[in-house]
Amino acid sequence: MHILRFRTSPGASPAAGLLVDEEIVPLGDTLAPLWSLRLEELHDALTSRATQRAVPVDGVEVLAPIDGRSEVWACGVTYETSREARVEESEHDSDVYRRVYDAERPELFFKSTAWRVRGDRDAIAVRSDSIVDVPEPELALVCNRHGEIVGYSVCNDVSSRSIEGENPLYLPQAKSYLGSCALGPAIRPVWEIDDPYALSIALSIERGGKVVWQGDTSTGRLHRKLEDLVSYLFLADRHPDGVVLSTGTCLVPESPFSLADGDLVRITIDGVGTLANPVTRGLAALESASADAAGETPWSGTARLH
Ligand code: DO4
Ligand code: MG
Repeated sequence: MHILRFRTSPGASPAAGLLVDEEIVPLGDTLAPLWSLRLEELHDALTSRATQRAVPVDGVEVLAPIDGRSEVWACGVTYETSREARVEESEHDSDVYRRVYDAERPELFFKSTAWRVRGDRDAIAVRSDSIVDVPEPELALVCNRHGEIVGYSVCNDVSSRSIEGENPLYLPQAKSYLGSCALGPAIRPVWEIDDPYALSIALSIERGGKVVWQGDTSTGRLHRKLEDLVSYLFLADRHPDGVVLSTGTCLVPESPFSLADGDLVRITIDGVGTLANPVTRGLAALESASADAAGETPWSGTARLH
């Protein structure tokens, strides 16, 4: 089963739903009420849900699985690969990455408000004032308001390596801008994933129909515990409608590889889903792009959820 946001036609209001087999059971207007339940209550509510009023998934528009006051936060330097890539790209400040990798306190940073998050097949963007840009394929933790991990999703933490590399204090500009965060296609409840430390993550970047970069890894290489990362997020803050925490990347295309306008980025996390997004360059291009730029057929069925 997957929790998702969808709409049945372009003008219709978004709704929350539970996808089981090929049908969506409506769960109300927004996801937020689900994240006020404790994990056990959510499990009972979803597993006993009646299936009347279910709609077929084929043909619906699947939206980014986040709404209301939820935010996306992200972790940095949680894999050795990420540490090494940042040590290499930073001009003068490589020590901060080594120190944060070993420190007790993890690096957490604000990534996106809900309204800025792009869903599956939506265009993402690189900044027009950036030279080197990469996708960052990451396991995303969906947390309820009580700080419990209730689900998993796929996040693309699109980043400017050149802006962050110039000075780590430019991190918010390298990481948070319109088109820099994609999430989805949906949320897999925690109780359906046996071991979150044994999930394969695959990234491919296509250009003109050919794969120009690909790699895969596993969450087994994560240097931190998921619950520890989440605990820091709730230590001095409230997330009344829940929060999404992206857990960091283990795949970084080697410099000087950079995303280009028209690329298609595809991230698959085993059992969680496949998130695919076309790349645009600059704000104006992002705003005029439509989901059809992916060159893919309309969202169809459950094929992208495994
Ligand atoms: O330290 C900067 C951010 C690192 C990051 O986003 C990652 O490791 O995934
Ligand atoms: Mg990242």
